[in-house]
Amino acid sequence: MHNVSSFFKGPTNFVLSAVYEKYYPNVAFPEIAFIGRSNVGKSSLINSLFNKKIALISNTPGKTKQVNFFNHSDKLMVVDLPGYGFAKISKKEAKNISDFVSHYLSSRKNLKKLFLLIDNSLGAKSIDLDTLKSMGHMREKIIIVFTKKDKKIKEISEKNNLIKSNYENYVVSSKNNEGIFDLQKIIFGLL
Ligand SMILES: Nc1nc2c(ncn2[C@@H]2O[C@H](COP(=O)(O)OP(=O)(O)O)[C@@H](O)[C@H]2O)c(=O)[nH]1
Ligand SMILES: [Mg+2]
Repeated sequence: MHNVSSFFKGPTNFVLSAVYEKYYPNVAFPEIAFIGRSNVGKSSLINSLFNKKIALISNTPGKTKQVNFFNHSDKLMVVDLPGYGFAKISKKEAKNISDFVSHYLSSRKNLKKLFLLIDNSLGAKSIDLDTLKSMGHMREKIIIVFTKKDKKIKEISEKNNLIKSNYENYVVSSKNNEGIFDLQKIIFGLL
């Protein structure tokens, strides 16, 4: 599996941030996207997978509410999507974000997999299930990633079982890298 590790050590460059489809990069590479509630560990996971601080840009104000595109080694597009369940934004803004994210998800032809992150220590929330429900049309593209496996479980959610029995899922830690290689193998397999 030497190929997998060396692939992820390759360069990952920020391409652009955009809200509307007409501004999205027009490339044919396979694309993967990441989504989840804010603070779920999305930036940390992207950084662990790609061995570098590529997600820093996605944490800069303004960019967190756009679709951020990265080009990995001219072979893979990596997309950091705005989170959901923000506490600090208006209903109107939340609706606007969810509308363009839905549009991205349903229109992007080269999108191969959507990684939806759930904090393992807090368990799945209603908003995670609602989001998954709204993505019924693309269910086979969805991979659930339970994050922060190293942390003690604080809240046991019955919703976890529902998710685990219906979706391909992994439990990982960006802190000690547990499970990261499994995800890298899946991503490598999309090329
Ligand atoms: N213990 C632990 N903390 C994590 C892990 N991943 C992320 N965090 C922490 O969770 C917080 C949010 O992480 P971040 O990656 O910025 O989340 P994002 O808002 O989804 O991009 C930060 O304090 C991280 O250090 C993990 O695997 N284990
Ligand atoms: Mg982030």
